[in-house]
Amino acid sequence: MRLTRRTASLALLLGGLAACVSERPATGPEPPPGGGSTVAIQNFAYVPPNLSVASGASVTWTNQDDVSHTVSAEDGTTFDSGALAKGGTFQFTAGAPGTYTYFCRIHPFMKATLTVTP
Ligand SMILES: [Cu+2]
Repeated sequence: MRLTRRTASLALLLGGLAACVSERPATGPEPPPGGGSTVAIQNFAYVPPNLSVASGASVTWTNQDDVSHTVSAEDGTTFDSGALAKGGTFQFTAGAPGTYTYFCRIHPFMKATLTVTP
């Protein structure tokens, strides 16, 4: 009688092969020289969506999306960046106090406000 012997193989499970999708944290726009506030355009949104600055302060928008956006005051006159390609920036110096709603002419659902305080 012949005995065959099988060696059990041990399967080693390396647990937790969590595929860490390490997305780089979104880097905010560089602060403009001379100070001022910045607004990022990320994922079809203005960040922050509501910004308040004092009259005379500068605001710089930076488009971080792959598609073009605009920064266009709803009143049609206060500011309008025109199309900003990826990496494009637009600077505006706040003037008359008030709340200015602005939007993207290319994606009109993108809206935000800039409040200018005296
Ligand atoms: Cu847009």
